[in-house]
Amino acid sequence: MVKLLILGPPGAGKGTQAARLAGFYNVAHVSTGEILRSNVARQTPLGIQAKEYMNRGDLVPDSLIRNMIEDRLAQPDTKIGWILDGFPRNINQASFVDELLSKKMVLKGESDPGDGASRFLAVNLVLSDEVLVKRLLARGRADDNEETIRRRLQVHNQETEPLIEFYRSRDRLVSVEGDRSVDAVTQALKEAIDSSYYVEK
Ligand code: B4P
Repeated sequence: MVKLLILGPPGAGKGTQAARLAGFYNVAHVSTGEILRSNVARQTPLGIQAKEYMNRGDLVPDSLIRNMIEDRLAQPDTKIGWILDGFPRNINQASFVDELLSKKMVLKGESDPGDGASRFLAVNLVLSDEVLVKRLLARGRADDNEETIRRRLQVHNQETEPLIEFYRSRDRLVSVEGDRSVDAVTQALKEAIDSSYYVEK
């Protein structure tokens, strides 16, 4: 059963790769960015609060993300495995992943294999800022203007980069070069996933 966290800077291709891998492994694709954008479009209370942060290139507050992801992971399609795309994005959110997974295991009556969480793998897509800025300007989403992109990169370096060490120190991290064709990145990700101890076979 595949359980995967996809890390990487804005524009790294997390959404692109998560959609492909979710199709291939037949698991749920959970994108916090997509859920937020859908809430913004529907002008829900969450969307109204999240919009200003997203437009600035800041992370949406953890308290909002926490409820949102808990609700999403409680849906039945996630029972067969999941790919979390764009979550966690800081250490606080990473602790929440552990908390959620331990809670699910307790509910299912399973014992914990050791370090506070069931098997899952974190993959990190690696790209230079130059390539990222070029890709995002070409995509042209509402939050893809030069000023917001610079802010998102800065937020990524300050808040999300520490997750690389967090998962590396737990031996759960695989880094994959993201500056190559979409197919080549997918292939490299599949190889990393299929050979990992942290993916239940
Ligand atoms: P996200 O929706 O997660 O988006 P992203 O990081 O900008 O993009 P992604 O890496 O998914 O790139 P994509 O595949 O689209 O976040 C948006 C905002 O939501 C955040 O800034 C934040 O405000 C908020 N948010 C989301 N999650 C949050 C959380 N957990 N906590 C707090 N706030 C949160 O690819 C980018 C482009 O490159 C596309 O045009 C694609 O076609 C192209 N591309 C992809 N792979 C390519 C390749 N190999 N070669 C060439 N082009 C490629």
